[in-house]
Amino acid sequence: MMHYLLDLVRFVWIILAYSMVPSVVRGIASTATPNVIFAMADDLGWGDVEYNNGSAFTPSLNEMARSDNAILLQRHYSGSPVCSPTRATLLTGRNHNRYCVWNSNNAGGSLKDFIRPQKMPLPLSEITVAEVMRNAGYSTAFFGKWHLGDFKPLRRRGNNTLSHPGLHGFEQWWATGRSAPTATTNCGCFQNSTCILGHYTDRPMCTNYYTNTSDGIVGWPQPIPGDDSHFIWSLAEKYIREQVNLQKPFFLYLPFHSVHKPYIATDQYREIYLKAKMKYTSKEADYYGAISAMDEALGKLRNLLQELGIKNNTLFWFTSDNGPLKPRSTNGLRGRKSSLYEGGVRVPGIIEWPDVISSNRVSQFPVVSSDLLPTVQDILGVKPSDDRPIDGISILPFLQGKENKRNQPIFSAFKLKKRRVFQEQYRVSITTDKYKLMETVRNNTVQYELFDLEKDARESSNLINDYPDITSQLIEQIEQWKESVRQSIKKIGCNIL
Ligand SMILES: [Ca+2]
Repeated sequence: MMHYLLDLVRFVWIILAYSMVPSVVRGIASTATPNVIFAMADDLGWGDVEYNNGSAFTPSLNEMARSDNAILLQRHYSGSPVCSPTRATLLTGRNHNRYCVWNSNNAGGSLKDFIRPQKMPLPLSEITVAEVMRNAGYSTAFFGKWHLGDFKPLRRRGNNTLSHPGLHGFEQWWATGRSAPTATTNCGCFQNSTCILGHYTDRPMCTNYYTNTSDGIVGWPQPIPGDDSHFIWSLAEKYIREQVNLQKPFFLYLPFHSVHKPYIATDQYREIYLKAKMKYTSKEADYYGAISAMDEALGKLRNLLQELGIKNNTLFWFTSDNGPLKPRSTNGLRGRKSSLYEGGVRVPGIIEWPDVISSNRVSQFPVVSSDLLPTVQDILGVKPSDDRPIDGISILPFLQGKENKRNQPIFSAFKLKKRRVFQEQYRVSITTDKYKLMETVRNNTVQYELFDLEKDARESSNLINDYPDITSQLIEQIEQWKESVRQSIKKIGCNIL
């Protein structure tokens, strides 16, 4: 009798649990439950890509940008001006300062690279877009640069800095903790392996790659040959084919290592530039070659979606995690990586989704990487959590052509010298459809700059004296947002270490 009762309880529980999954998500992908691929370059400048008059040959991105089913986002912003914080914002929909990811961290490195207190992992209490999708019945996978925490306990920090893709909703994953050479990678970890060194290493670089297996989390056992982007593509191809066979909608996050230093390309891609009419140096051939290798991987990905008949119901989002380093191109925008001026945060962006986008658009609608999570929730009909502020918005109405103004500001905050924002030296920006106000706090002084981004994308004229009312309105909004971020920080406590 007891057994019967237990079985009955179990049966009722299974039925209840199953009924809680939105019914639309059962089975194969559809317009209401599209596959989602978020592919991201590393340090790729707004002006590096060919379609923005850049010096890299990017035929696949050109084709995607001009596709009848794509929107070219000419005001796509990264969630921050550097790596880890942007990666955190796109996963959580929340500004990175709310949960103390102040800056890029050193996770995934050797023991000497243990995380310092100002280099925080993504807290496990954050809800990620991968968790949202997995809970809605999706398969989830991650292949590439993680940069949000450690894969293994570290001697000095124990489990405190563990924060790998498997702990944030990704069922299958292969990941590096931080930057890696963009070709013939991790060869320095193995004896008698052949390395190409490129321009930024004087010895073979050993990069730690980890993956989850049925035996737990293991280091990748051999060097990765050829261009790193192609290896990531090969993992993606295998995964997508498997999901299509299983008839399961999937979420795939592909953060490429290209084109963060140390950038290196194989001869196949270097030669494109060394033989080009326009003169490229050997170093440039590596930089742009690494971009072209990634571009080809993206092209293969688009072709695969076509081949498998899932292109229409796949939302394919491409962007970069921050602006470029010197001397790479922002195409005249002010500032670079680490800066809140446009050159640090305005990045290439394209979204393709044939089921929803029926004609090509080149858009000035401001989109930010933290929009991914709210957009996915909107598509799936998942209610946002009401226990935490979300900074991104759903851009589904914009993708559907129903909205052409954002009407919601984008906030960003980044430290200047000290270890975190709201301590001594930092910047905060608010960006609207038309204006951007920047607050710079330095040596107990506060300065404001107001730019009209519609007329002055290069941020050359400070308009605070011309528009005092708009300035004070935006300052008030910044103050309210800062207070909201302070409350979030207080709630989290930031005492992980
Ligand atoms: Ca980066």
